[in-house]
Amino acid sequence: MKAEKIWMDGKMVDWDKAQVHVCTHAFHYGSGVFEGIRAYETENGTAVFRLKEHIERLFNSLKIFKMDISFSKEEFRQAIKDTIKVNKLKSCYIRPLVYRGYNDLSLNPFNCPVCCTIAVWEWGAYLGEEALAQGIRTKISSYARSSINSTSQKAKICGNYVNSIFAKMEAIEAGLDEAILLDTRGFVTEGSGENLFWIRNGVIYTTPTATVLEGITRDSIIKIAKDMGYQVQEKYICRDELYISDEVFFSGTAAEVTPVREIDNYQISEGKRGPVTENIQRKFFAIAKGEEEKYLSWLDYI
Ligand code: PPE
Repeated sequence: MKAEKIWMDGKMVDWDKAQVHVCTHAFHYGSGVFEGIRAYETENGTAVFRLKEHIERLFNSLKIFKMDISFSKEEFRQAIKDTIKVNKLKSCYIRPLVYRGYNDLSLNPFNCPVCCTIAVWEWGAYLGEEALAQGIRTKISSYARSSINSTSQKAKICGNYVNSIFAKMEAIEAGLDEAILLDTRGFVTEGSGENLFWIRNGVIYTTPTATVLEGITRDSIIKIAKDMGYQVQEKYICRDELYISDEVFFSGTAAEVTPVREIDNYQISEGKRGPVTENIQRKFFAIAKGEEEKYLSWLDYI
């Protein structure tokens, strides 16, 4: 993973020189917020997928975590495009990070400066090319999603991801690809870095957003599926409903649309990508690659 330049507080810095002090507040306490965005190669050049919505969510994260920055939404949007351009990437993953920098170490973050960075790099299929075509193997995590009064799920806070890392380590050590976390009551929430969908009798379901990140891919899929004529509903379910679903898939910027073919040793959808998942996946990629007139407003050309 490497590109040429990283944007740091308005300046393009060489990738290898984009460093911070070890006493950076966020390094110790996870006091930062970030985004994950993708840009795809289209016939008319590189386009960032739903950039406006990602910037909106970043600024909401900043508000929730009480961080002020001097850049406007428009300046941030331009900085992201500039960073892609300067790195000469046709398609890439984009990682804006706003974090509490170095001044004092203590849990009071307010004396530490707020610093902004944008890194971009080439990132192929999150869980491998085969995962997109064949589906992945998962387990219900023994770690519960952080309880609703422990943190904010609406804010994409760095420290939130320790919960996801525990779940991910457990899944990998069990020889699996990904974890599905329940909330503290036992209701299904999401993957370590993905929202979750399941399909029963032709209806597409996903979890309500109170206990999960308000995924932008999730929102896109709900809209795409409705336009394709599917019924989409939000629902709290227990793990057993996943076991008997016709199809299950993850959605996320990094994961895109990744089919799930196994949960806790239960085979889902004949152990391969299901037909509804495949339809939605195909449509999603066509839209991201600028092949669907109707959704061109979701693309921001650089
Ligand atoms: N839930 C979580 C916990 C999450 O981290 C993501 C994105 C989503 C849902 C899907 O949200 P969206 O990307 O807006 O559709 N996870 C980001 C980070 C993944 C990583 O490994 O790092 C991502 O996909 O960019």
